Amino acid sequence: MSIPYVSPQEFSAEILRHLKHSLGKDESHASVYDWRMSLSLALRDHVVDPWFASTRRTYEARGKRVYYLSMEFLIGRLIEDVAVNLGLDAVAEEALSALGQDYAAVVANEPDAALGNGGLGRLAACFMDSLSTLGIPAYGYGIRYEHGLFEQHFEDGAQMETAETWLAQRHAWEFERPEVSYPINFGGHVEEHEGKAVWRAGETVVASAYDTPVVGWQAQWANTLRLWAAKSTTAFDLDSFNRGDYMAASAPEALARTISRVLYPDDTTDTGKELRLKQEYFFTSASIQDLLRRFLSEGGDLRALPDFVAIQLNDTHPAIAGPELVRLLIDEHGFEVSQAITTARSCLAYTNHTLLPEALERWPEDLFIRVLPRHHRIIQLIEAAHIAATGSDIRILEHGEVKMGELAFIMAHHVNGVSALHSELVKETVFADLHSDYPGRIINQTNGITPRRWLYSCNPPLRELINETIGTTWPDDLQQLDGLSVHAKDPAFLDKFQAAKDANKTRLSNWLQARDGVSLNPDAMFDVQIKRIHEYKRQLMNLLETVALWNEIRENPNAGWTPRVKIFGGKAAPGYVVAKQIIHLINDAAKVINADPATREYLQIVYPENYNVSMAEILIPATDLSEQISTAGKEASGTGNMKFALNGAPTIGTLDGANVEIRDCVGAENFFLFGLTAAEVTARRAVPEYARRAVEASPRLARVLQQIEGGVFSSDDKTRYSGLVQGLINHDYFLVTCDFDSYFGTQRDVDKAFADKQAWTRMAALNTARVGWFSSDRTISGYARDIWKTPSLISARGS
Ligand code: 26M
Repeated sequence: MSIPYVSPQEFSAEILRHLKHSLGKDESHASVYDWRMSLSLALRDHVVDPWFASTRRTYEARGKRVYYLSMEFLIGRLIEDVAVNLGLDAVAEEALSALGQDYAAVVANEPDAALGNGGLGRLAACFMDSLSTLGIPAYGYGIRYEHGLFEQHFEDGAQMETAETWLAQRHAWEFERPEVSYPINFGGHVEEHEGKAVWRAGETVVASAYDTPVVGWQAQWANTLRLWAAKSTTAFDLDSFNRGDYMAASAPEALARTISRVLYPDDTTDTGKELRLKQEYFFTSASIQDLLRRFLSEGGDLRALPDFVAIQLNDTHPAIAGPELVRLLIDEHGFEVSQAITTARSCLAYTNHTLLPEALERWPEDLFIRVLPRHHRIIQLIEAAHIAATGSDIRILEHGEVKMGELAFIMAHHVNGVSALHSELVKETVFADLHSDYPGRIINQTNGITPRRWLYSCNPPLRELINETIGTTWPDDLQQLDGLSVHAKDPAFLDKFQAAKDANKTRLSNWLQARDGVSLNPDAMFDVQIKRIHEYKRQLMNLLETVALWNEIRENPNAGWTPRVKIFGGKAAPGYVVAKQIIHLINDAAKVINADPATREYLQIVYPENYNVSMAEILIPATDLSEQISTAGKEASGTGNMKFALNGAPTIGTLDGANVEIRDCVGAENFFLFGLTAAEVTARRAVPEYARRAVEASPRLARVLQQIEGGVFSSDDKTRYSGLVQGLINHDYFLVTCDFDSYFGTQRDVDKAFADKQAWTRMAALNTARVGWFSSDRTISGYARDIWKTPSLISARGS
């Protein structure tokens, strides 16, 4: 499959055809929305042939398919992504310009598909891109949330949330499949008839499919992202309506639809919510039913299912897939219990994304029994089989809870962590006992990012420089970036590299000026921390360092300070009180510090509202310094860290997650390391009063804490931050106080390094050159080789 050439003139005509026949508008009345939809539909047309061809080839190969089950797909916008993969990016821009339209404005009209919280959801989106680029037959399965992640704005510095409404407009990329639907049962009870269990459900909703084609690089392959929407089984109740009871008439529909109504906005576990459990079972059951139907319709014998089906669980959220598959094999296909469990396990693999104990999913057993009575019984059978096989002490059902991590582990043939360090810690901590019960089951697959979105399309100036330096075949073979290394000695190359960075900094400045009326100093270092707000990610430590720096600049204004803009971005879970206080404090500090004429030249704090994927695409290419400062042992991998390094921003960071591997690749001399190691963190927690001691040992930190606690940044409410500060001094579970001095000192090393322009640019260029390994193509090749055993069906790529 190769891409047929389309001229800008032909493509203009295709856009106009959609404007007229799909949007029903003529050119003189078309809005930017109409142009955006017409452009999207014209692009989508070109995805259909590669998509059909891939489906046909998969069917003919009679081989294995991958099913990636994820509660979240954090996609962002798709116009540029699709255009780039089709090789139509330049054509699309020219075609729209010829029609008198501003291409950038049309692209920016597309709302982000924000069907995810953060790293886990964005990883799923990168994986879909790589699965298609590598030509691996795959389906992504998830939920078509009516409302994606909430929108954030600030009122007097405090986070406020409003509903996100991406589906208020038509979604251009999907194909509705009303004929593809499955009943999903909840509640009721289980009856036994002659040794056979029969689940009499209390309530049934329908899962209805919406398909989005996902085209890979150069349109060589396209897979399907199938998202499920919940609908009612009962038709509209005309009797109630005729009686005038309009509410009752539409009640069943409204009730059913709540299941796919909204994405839960927590990126750790929000425990015990019945609707969340229903969401998990809803999309998992629909997906399992769908893949079984596909398998059986192709004439498959279910005993051979593992040769044709590889199911990957993106964290424990779809862990009910194990019991669901076992249930269907036993209750509907006559399998014996042990045969059903063995078959299901051979299909399933589980990816762990966190070690935080509070983030491991557990369900109250009584709630679980109420919602999924048959599955509770199946889990007892799974647990009994596990104990019989291993003599293990580990239980799935314990202390009145259903432990989803243990369930996912026991029902998976492989369990993987997402960075080298994380996978080792999975073996040593959360799953130590299960690791010894099932040696060899835990493996590592270090995360990656798609270079199509995260370099090629978000960073045109650097893309062009790379193309002219090493050629144009790097986007699906990112290790080729290594070829840039030799040029990192060449001053002419470094000048161009710096010019690309400067162009991106200007683009960001213009965007911020237009959006928020904020001006940035283009000569300042852009120091960026963007990610969900969480105590373990330590945005608070970054802010404390900023205040300490402010103090020192004020005291010694002529010491030749390196100008900095500290940029923060990210949302807090609406119920996460401490994270919201941290946001408020950053905004309060920004107000005071940005207004200080004595430091204005050297220090500015910026926190744009509503950070999302599209904002990341503007911020990352413009970044000079990447902040990856989590408490060692807490960030499973990180993927933002990879995006920054790829776009030429050196990291200041701890030995945590994939930072360790990034540092190995770029070289210790091109990475600003500080802080305790994971082992030292564990040891320090055993020291009594470690936080108080750290504060006493650091006058610089003690002063900052006094200022914050004393109301220097909250003159309207002087006690606003006393709880936050006292929490640090008395608990500080994430060791902000212990790492503070090391962090502050390393930031001053960064100041010095940044002052030597050419040496800095060289460091930045070596970061870009040496992180090709972090392509999600490499990650997906690893999953395909070690876990799924699926070959590529693109002839040129056989893996
Ligand atoms: C669970 C239950 C109820 C509501 C929400 C959740 C939930 C949702 C998302 C829990 C965790 C969620 O995401 C966790 C996450 O994003 N983890 C990140 O995964 C990335 C990809 O592997 C890693 O790079 C990050 O280090 C890790 O924090």
